[in-house]
Formats: sequence, structure tokens, C-alpha cells
Amino acid sequence: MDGGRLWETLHSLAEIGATPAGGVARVALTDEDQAGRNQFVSWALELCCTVHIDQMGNVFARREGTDPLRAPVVVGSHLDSQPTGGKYDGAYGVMVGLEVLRVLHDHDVSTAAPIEVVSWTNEEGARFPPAMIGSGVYAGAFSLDEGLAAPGVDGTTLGAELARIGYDGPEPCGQPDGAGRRPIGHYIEPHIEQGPILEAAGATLGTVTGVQGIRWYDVTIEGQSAHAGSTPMEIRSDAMVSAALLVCEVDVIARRRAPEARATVGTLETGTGSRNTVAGSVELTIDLRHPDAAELASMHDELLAFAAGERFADGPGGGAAGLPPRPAVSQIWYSPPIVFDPVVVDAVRAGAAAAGFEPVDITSGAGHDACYVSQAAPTGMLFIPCADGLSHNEAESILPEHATAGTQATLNAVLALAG
Ligand code: HGY
Ligand code: MN
Ligand code: MN
Repeated sequence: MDGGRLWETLHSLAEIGATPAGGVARVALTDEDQAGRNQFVSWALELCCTVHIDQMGNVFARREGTDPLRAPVVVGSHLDSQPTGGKYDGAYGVMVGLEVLRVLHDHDVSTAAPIEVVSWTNEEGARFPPAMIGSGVYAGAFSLDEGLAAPGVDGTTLGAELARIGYDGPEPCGQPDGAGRRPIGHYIEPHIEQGPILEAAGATLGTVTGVQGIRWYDVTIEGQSAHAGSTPMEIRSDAMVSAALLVCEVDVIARRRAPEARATVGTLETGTGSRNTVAGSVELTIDLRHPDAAELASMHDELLAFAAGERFADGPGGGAAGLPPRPAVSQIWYSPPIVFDPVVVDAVRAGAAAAGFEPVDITSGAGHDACYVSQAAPTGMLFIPCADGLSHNEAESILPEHATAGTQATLNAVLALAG
């Protein structure tokens, strides 16, 4: 494979939606996402691939194999980004797939199974929660109607935006029992680790054996807006105080289960938004994670018990002694812990070894499309390190030699699985 070409392609793609701070903003189904998709499609067409778009806008670039009965070996990830994302989260996996297609094309290599490279719609879930909804509909976790109706944080719907950018494709996706969806023989998702483990271990490649569980929540807190100067503390129903108590408790719930557990309040908005008005309403979101389903369930129970506890008063007006109003916590998404398919995990490990590396086994802290795809086809992932484990940050960065190593390992695994 050609590491220089991969590196150049990664950074050519990163110019689409580039941000002044050095990251990318290609939020799902925005014009920037559309431009990134278009670029991927045009690169695939240069390789005489056929391009297939399904009803959720998932994009598949296909290179035929010699055995028409074989389901394809698929490599891919996502091209959408966080609002303040990095150049490599998602994009790396799709560009690795593209480089694999380029190598096979350049050397006129025939594989028994077809090879496909996929970019899944709305992996990040930042604009249209929940995350990984394109692969989720593909795998049957959501119906097509649920996927298309997903409400955006900006008042749009996923389906309307998909049509607006022209990626509401004809291929079946999310039909009952997966009817008509594109077959996948094996799926490999190359991705940056987005955490510090490989870098700390001095490892170049990670064989991902599974993904931790994830629970997402929406929280609304309804108190009573009031004058900041004339309202005594003991009669307030201050939604911002409730939010502050909840944010700190969410943090403690994870720290009680160190080092595996994770808990994050990533967004917090107040309906009043004035420094001299007591916040009458607050909306916030919670992300809980743990590799063990039972531990994640107990984190869930502790969160709900805290919200139902005596720190809060029911109803506006503050109740006894001006207690802050009770948060309403609703779980909107649960992605269970995932164990990947041993055949694909072994192919990734062997591919890394054949490339001259000793990969380390690792569980993914971040969710990925591979979580859902693993429910529809044998699935595995390959990690490369990222500097300081930083991701979902515009400073996200990787080393060219790591990008190359991950591609060579993926190419080896694809050739082994495709025959
Ligand atoms: O949230 C996640 O874990 C993924 O990066 N979207
Ligand atoms: Mn990602
Ligand atoms: Mn991400």
C-alpha cells in the first residue's frame, strides 16, 4: 500500500469542513457532510467501483470479486464529525478502505469475495441522537421510519436533511427482518483509539476485542424563574442548582467505579439565560459507559435513585426550605457491551502480525458503527494510537507511520478474509 497517498488523501479530505483550529466540522447531513460524501464517491468511481446508497444514506463503494456468490468483505467507518471534531475520527477508517481499493486496483488483484468500503450515516449522533443510527437501522436496531424521523437538535429531521443533500438512496435499509439490505460477509472498522492506552503501551496497533456499553439520557429540570435580587434563597426553585448537583453526582457515580467507568454531562442549556434571572428551566444530557453490563445497570440505578432522592423538591416553588426542583431523567439510548467475532478479531491480529507488529488486545471506550454491524455480520476493529488519546477535539492527531501500519494490517486481513 502507499502510505504517502493515504496521508495525502486523509488531509485532502480534512480540508472539507476544515476549522480554523485545525479540526473539521462535517456534522451529519450538513453541506460539509455532503461535500465529504461526494468526495468519497468520486474517489471510488475513479477506481471503477460501483457506488450504492441505501435508504439511510449509508454509502457503499463496491469492487467485484471472482465469486459472485460470496458476500463482500467490508471496510469502513463514518465521514460525519463532531461539531468540533478532529481530522481522523471516522475518516481514517473510510480512507483506509479507499487505500485498500486503490492497492487492489493498481495491482489488478482479484479477490474471491467482493470488497466494499462503507461510510455510515450519522455515527456521531451530535445532531441527530442517538449515535450510530445509520448502522443501527441497517442492523435492525431501529426501523427505517424511526431512523428517518430522528429529530435534530436544530429542529430538522434526519430524513428531510438526507433528502436535502441528495443521499436518500434507493437500496433497502431497516426493512423488517433486514429484508433486502446489502449483505456483509465480514466487517472490519479501522479507527483511532480515541484514548491513551496504545500510546501509553508504546503499541502501534490494537486488536479490538469488543466495545463497552453506553447509556444516554435526556434530563429536563423545571423550577421557577425569579428575580436574582429580590427573591430570598429559601423560597427559590432554582433549576441551575439542581443541574449542578446532578452534574457532580454523575461524576461521582463513575469515579466510584474507577478505572473502567465513564460519565459525562456534555451539554447543559437554560431556558432563561440571564445572569440576573434565577434559572426556571435547564436541559442537559448524560452519557454513562462501562464494559460490564451489570455495572452499567447499577450506574443507571444510582442515577435514577439520586434524581428521585431527598435533595430535590417536587414541583416549582421550592417546597420545604427552597430545595431545588427535581430533575426528570429519561434514558433515550442503550448500546450493550459488544464482543466482536473471533474470526475477524483473529484476522485483524494476524494482519497486524503479518505487517510486522505485535498488536495489543483492547476494548473500545468509544462507540462505533461496528457495534451495530456486529449484530448483522461477523465484525472486528483495528485501532491505531492518537496523540495523548485526544479525540472529539480539533487537536486530534496521529502519526503517518501509525496510519500506514493500520492500513497494511487491514489490507492483510481483508485479503485473508476475501481469498
Ligand atoms: O460517542 C461515541 O462513543 C462515538 O465516538 N460517537
Ligand atoms: Mn468514530
Ligand atoms: Mn466520534
